[in-house]
Amino acid sequence: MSLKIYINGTLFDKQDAKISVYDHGLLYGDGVFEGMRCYAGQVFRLREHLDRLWTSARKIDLTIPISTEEMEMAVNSTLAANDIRDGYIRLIVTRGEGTLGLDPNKCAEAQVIIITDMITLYPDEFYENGLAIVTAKTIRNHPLALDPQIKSLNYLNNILAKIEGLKAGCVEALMLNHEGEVAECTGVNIFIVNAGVLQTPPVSAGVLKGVTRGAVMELAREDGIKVEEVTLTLEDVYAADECFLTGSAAEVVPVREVDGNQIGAGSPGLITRRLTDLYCNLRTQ
Ligand code: PXG
Repeated sequence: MSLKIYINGTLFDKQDAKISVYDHGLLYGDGVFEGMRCYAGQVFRLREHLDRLWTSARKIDLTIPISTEEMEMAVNSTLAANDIRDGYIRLIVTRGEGTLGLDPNKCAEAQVIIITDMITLYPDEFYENGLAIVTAKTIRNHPLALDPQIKSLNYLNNILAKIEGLKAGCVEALMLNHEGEVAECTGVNIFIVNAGVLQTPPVSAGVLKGVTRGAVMELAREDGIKVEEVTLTLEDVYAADECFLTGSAAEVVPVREVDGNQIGAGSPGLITRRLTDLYCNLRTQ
């Protein structure tokens, strides 16, 4: 059975799911997206993802042509049509078909696309032994150039950093902001543990307010772990007792080495393991 893809209210077979080459999503990366997980038939924090999608859209002056309730129903019916209970969901809203000029007002109709699919997970080895990552030379977008809170279809900033990481033999790369402070990795947020305190850069450091980041912070607080959103330098990361990354697809993944510096006494550390277990319980609650 072919995978069914939702486009503007209709489910198409994957090979027939097409949009115009004049779509400004393709021509200019003019659109927004979300990546979400579903576990045992439930989309994890769907409302939070939808809120973020609407925030991204508002920030680029794009009107999503359906309501959040309709989007919620569309996501669930696309999952049902594909019989997916544990998988990955990509929500995309493009500016729609326009002209070869930039003017978004010439785009007729925003395109709402929902792809639900199985997810390719990182190998178990990454979770057991941790990742080695490097710092990219490419800095995170300056907030006044392209607000990192906009999950836009133009992910070149992150892709360039990812290429740097891959060339160094790493699957993730750490990105600093324009002030030289630690921001996040290419598609995941970063946490460190310093003397028992869980620390992560504040959203003002130019990071995406990750849904997984928020969930992990809540879990830590409920578990009595002190959580701080603070400015972090690379030296703070190198000197950390533990380090891990969070994202919808990756969940909680330990980091064992940053720029050749071993983190702590061996990964994953105790707090990383504890939060991994708590996250694992939460997602299927
Ligand atoms: N930072 C950035 C820049 C992201 O794009 C996250 C953090 C984590 O957010 P959530 O809400 O998922 O906890 C993201 C999310 C990929 C990929 O292939 C990553 C994301 C989206 C789509 C694909 O790595 N990122």
